[in-house]
Amino acid sequence: MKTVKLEDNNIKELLQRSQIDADSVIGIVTDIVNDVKNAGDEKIRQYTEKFDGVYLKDFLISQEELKESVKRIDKDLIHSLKKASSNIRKFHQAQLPHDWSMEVDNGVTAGQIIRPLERVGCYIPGGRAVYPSSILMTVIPAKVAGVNEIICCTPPGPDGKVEDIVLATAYLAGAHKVYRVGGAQAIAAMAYGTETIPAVDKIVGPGNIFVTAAKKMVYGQVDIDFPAGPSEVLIIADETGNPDYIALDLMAQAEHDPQAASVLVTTSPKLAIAVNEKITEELPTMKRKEIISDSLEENGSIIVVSTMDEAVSFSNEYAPEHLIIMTHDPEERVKGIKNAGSIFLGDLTPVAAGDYGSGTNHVLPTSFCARMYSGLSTESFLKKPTVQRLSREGLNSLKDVVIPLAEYEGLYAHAESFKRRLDQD
Ligand code: HSO
Ligand code: ZN
Repeated sequence: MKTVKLEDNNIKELLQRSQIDADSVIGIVTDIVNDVKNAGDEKIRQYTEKFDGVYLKDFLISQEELKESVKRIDKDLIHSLKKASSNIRKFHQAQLPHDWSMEVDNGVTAGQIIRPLERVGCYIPGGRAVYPSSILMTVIPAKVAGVNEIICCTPPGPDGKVEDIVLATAYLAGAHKVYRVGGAQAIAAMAYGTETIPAVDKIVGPGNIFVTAAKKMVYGQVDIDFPAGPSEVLIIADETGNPDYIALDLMAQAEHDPQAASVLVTTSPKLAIAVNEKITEELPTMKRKEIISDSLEENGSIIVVSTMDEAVSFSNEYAPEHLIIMTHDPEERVKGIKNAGSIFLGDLTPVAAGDYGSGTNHVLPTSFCARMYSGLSTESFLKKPTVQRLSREGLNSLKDVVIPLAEYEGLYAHAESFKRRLDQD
């Protein structure tokens, strides 16, 4: 893994993520989205045959089938899924905001109320990235928010089937419906609705480049979470960092994808050497050593800085999806952090804890998006209408605000709607 000292002339290159170019598929995705929008189910059948290699008449998987699939999953795995679900539920319940109201001015009461989205769609990728944990991370927060109908779309295999683990996890998480439809055609169906797939208010969940391009395209028709990119971790460590743990956290992120980015930023040149040695030693024993090695070679780096402030400032510019702080004072350091999807403190807190079991969400912003997005949360599935009521006193409090401003803007009916009420005093 390359080790470099942070300089003015290499910072730009070190901040760079591997670019997946969603623009390269925009032409085909536009066709798919428009076709499904205009011709519904029949186009889905055609695209499913073309991309997944199977012609399906029906897409909906019945609740019975979902329930049955649970019986075919290993008991220990069900236990792990249930425990993970319970922690994810607990954490996301704590994220539920509350209604509130206040007296803004004399006689002017204003506040907000919390309401769930009516219907949401969770995309579940197939193939290499079938992660049951991601099903929990998308469905459970929607459930906790009180969404009335949660549907899932996932691509079928060439035999037309969806893996039992996907169906079982969706069932345990509380999804209402699962459809055997994947790719851009699934996103279009959930955005515009077809004869069998209902239009949703928001689409969430990771997906490949076609799914991401389609989500960007339908944004506005529906809400989306954020564009998904390859996974990332940035570790800030001082001389107390444990090289063994750091090497494993870097490799854990790298095993997701050759495009995944794993970065260590440290004030200790000694630690940099030790981590590199550990990786060289352990890599050959890793099950996914090819992916890890490609990822670390292409998109990994160990960066040596002079001060902790420099490390924190680099991390803020990088805006990592996952940030681990392995210093002697992680709670102190976190105070300087501005941009990160999810933060892991101390040497006993691997990213894997948040990926699976601590309850926090693992659908997180990548590729600089942590500058402006938070990860998926209960709030992602809620709206907050504002509510207000004025008394006679309230009308009086606001008359010298509303009437002059409305008249200045040339909106005399606005002004009049206020005056009329005052006149009735
Ligand atoms: N680290 C991934 C999520 C994941 N890890 C799923 C394991 N399974 C992106 O945040
Ligand atoms: Zn992971």
